[in-house]
Amino acid sequence: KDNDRGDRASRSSCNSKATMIVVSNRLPFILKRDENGVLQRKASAGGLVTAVAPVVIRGQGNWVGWPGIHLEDPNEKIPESDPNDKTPTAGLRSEKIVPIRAEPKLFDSYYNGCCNGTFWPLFHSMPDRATFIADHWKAYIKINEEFAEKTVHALHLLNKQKKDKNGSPPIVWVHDYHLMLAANWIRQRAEEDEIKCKLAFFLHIPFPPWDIFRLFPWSDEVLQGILGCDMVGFHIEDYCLNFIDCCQRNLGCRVDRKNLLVELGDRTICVRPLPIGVPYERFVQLAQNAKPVFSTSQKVILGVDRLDYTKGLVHRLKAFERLLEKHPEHIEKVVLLQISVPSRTDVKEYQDLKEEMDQLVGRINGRFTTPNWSPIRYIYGCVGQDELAAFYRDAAVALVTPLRDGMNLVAKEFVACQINKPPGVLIVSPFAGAGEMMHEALICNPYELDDAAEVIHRALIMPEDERTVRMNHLRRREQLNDVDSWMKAFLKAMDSLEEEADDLGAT
Ligand code: ADQ
Repeated sequence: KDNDRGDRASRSSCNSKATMIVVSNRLPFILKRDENGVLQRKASAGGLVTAVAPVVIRGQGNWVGWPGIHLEDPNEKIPESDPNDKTPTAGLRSEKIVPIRAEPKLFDSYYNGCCNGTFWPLFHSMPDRATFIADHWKAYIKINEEFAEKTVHALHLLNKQKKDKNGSPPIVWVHDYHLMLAANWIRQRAEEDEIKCKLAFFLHIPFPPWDIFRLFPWSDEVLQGILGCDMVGFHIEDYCLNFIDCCQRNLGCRVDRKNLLVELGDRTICVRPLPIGVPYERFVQLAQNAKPVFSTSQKVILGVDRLDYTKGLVHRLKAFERLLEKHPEHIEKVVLLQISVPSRTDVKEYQDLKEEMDQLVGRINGRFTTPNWSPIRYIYGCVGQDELAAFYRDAAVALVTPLRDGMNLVAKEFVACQINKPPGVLIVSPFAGAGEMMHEALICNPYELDDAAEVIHRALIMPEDERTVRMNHLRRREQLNDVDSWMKAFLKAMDSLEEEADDLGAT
């Protein structure tokens, strides 16, 4: 089944000339001012950007997003990329960038309030952490309107420039939980202005079950916003089915669970599992070239995450502590290296989590440290891609144990970098999208500390041949289903929309 997706993607007639407008909360680079106040682009090396940007550039499309800085002067131009910039977004000309210029207070209510204060915890099935505040929701509506307006403007420009009026219409691809209302407005305005386009939405985080989703007071509006699209993508089928369930129960839509279709009015919306991958070959190359980083004979258990409560970091440290209690033979033999990149640092919950982690690391180290050894090494910061690849390559075990996670790219990056023989072991939580498909990893429920400790123990003592067999399977799957194959699968799904829509009519 896994191979099937990879093969289908590479055989696909994937319309790589498609004109695409990507709409995402952030632009694919950050704008910063230098010491003279001149705007500069800071490139992003993320896998998604690497796969999507070339398609946007090839089709001379646009990217709509917030530039990471408040631009006061409405006429201030986005700079071109640095001539030495070799990243995939370098070819994205400034005239093709559509920046969102929002008033900072309003943007804060939208971003920190509604996106990160409400949707992030709720969609990760942690409703107790979610706040439901009408003003935040109003800000969310306003900012989504702004994104929609800018996108429609870009569509108008593309329409004017288009030489072949009968060619395939541009694809508008809206990303993630920040922009769940935009698509519907884009559709309505495009229809009024008689501009053709195909609309898609992709959610990078889980879509929760109905019983959680309906806690959101304006849940109908969210569904209607997403259903403005022709195609809605999620990482895995479970999220597709949750979404379909919500459409049926909230809005009374006719649905087809087998073919993953939803009917709203006279339109049929395709829902598709599109599991994202990583730039596999790039990570292999990085791993081949990176210098060794560990000067220790101890086995390294590695954790790499944004410092976020969904990633299960507190549970992970406690499970490691339990391992040292239950299996003291690992004392002085293993080290837990946890790398946590600072995230959403102006939000109180994230500041509290940092505090809790600092204390826990201190307590566990205080309890077990010997004159020659400390059990936990904790890096609070971002590490470069070369160093990261070396960590992944040389670790004996990777602990990817989120409490809930849309997919989780760290699990896949680790696997790509496992070029050493014999390889290491991946431990993954069943509550991450990655846990659904990386069958040869050891599965560990992060909530059950005793079991988690046992799984880590098992990984540490796993025979070489078992490690090799498991890792070979994992690597082959990730190589086939890398981020380019995801991009192709998306374009293929957009290509075949019409056929799929006919299916519901026939059932
Ligand atoms: P995230 O929640 O950000 O993404 P994840 O998929 O793990 O989570 O991606 C994190 C990325 O940041 C990885 O590429 C990793 O290499 C990098 N990273 C993490 N810590 C780092 C550090 N300390 N230094 C340097 N780099 C670090 C959201 C969803 C996920 C989904 C992705 C993609 O929450 O579930 O997999 O989008 O759709």
